[in-house]
Amino acid sequence: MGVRLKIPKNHVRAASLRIRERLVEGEENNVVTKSGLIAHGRGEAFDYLIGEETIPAALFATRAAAAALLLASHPVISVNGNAAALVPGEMVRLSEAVPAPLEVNLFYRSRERELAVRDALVAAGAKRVLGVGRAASARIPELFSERRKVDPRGIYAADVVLVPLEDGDRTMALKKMNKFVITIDLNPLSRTAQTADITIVDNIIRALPNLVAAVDELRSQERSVLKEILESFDNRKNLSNMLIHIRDRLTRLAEEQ
Ligand code: PTJ
Repeated sequence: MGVRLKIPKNHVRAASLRIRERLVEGEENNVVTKSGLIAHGRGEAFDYLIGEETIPAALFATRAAAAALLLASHPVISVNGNAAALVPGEMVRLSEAVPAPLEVNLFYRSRERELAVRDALVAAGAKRVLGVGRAASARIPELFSERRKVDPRGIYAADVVLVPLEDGDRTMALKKMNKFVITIDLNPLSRTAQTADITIVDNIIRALPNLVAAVDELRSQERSVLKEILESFDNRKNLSNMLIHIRDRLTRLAEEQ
């Protein structure tokens, strides 16, 4: 067990340090893989550039994602180690709100980790978790990482898949299987962000509660209204707006120096 940090309440970066501690604890409990800690650091850097807040383009993508999940005939929520450590309760709430099953899907898959991720979701209230052990018996074609292992009742059969903090290869493989892919990724330039149908460029910590709220708000809407929301969304244009936001913010900060 590593040295644990006691975070002073008035520390300027207390919230960010608390999130890091959650991931470190997750790593000690096998939920998070070591590479997950590195991935978080990359995410933090982009969050700095964005301004550590949810900007309108991210909210726009969140609403489109909620509409896509509600319109789907078989939506599935893919859960990796970082997501299970950071937002287990919100994952369960989203799964109930849509409704859509939760499926464990790991890049660094081991028996211990799949059980640890499942247990984190169950501790947060999940009643059913797909993709654990022999249940992950189907394969995503042309994919060679452990992420190819999927549940025939879950991701394999899904029409819409939410894959937060995803790797580029699997997003492309899911697209080749004609799945509609929604991702949450702080890096608007990652292959996943660029390949997905809807990219929410926001911290998963902020994005998941927003997504649950959007699903709750839109659930009572007619399908035609949901279709309109989805059709008015253009991922390329939205990613471009994210980059323009970062560019303008950096210009402003540079001028203030
Ligand atoms: O739990 P496993 O075994 O499935 O492994 C999970 C990781 C995250 C290690 C694996 O999927 C991986 O290697 O992912 P990548 O390729 O590093 O991509 C992760 C993406 O998520 C990067 O583009 C990061 O910028 C982004 N990211 C990191 N933390 C956050 C984030 N996006 C949103 N919110 C975050 N908190």
